[in-house]
Amino acid sequence: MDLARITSTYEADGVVGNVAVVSAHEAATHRKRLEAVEAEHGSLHYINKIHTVMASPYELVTSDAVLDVVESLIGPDILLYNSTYIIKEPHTDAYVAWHQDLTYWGLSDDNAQVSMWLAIAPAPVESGCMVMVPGSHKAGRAEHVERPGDGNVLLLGQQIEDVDVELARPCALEAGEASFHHGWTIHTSAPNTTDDRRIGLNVQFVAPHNHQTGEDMTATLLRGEDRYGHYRPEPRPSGEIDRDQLDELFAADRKMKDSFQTK
Ligand SMILES: O=C(O)CCC(=O)C(=O)O
Repeated sequence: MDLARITSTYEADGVVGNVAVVSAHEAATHRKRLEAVEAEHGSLHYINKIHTVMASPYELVTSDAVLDVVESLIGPDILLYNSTYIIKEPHTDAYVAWHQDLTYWGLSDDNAQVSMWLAIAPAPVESGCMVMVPGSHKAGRAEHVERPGDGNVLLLGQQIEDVDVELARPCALEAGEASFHHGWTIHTSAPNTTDDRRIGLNVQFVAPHNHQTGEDMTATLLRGEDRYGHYRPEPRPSGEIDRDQLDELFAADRKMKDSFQTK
């Protein structure tokens, strides 16, 4: 798909799918690298800022194939704000309720951000691929309610209850393909009913002027310039895996999740 078609689809629908960013063979190699780290350290599901400690996700998000798309969507100055694996194991009940990513971010410019979901393993409909409501980004924020406690992967169980599901479209991906979605695009994902793991690398890019007021934020400049300084720079992986930094990420992740559970 060429960049003009990617941007026009994204503007109209708030999502563009099936963008080939690496070959299926390269995706399989990245899967092996991830699974080697998991074999040693345990689950990496939903560990934020994984690009600061592991070479494989860092290489994926810094490729020209990815950054050319991001540049066409948010402009030439690009910060990498977050990356996290979202993994659904075979035949598990985990699902993600209808939501919009921007709801709890409070950014200064809602349009100067984009999320990428890159399939490290095939993500067919049966694996619980993301399902999007095209065009929903144009209406801005929808009302969310919090219903914690069941298989919803979102920490507070937040969800939108009033969704026109007739309009929704699955965003199935081959390994090596990515989708890009706007933070107001309403989406969900169902449990994985297949025998394989569903492994996505979920990534948020922002333009440097876009920030959360009063928050101490870090990010990595990937292209262009940061003329604003809202984000402190962050470490890059020193090798295939930086074990000390990974321990720190695990600790930060536990602290963040505990703080949500006590709310
Ligand atoms: O991986 C999933 O199933 C959902 C991911 C998601 O909601 C997101 O990328 O915003």
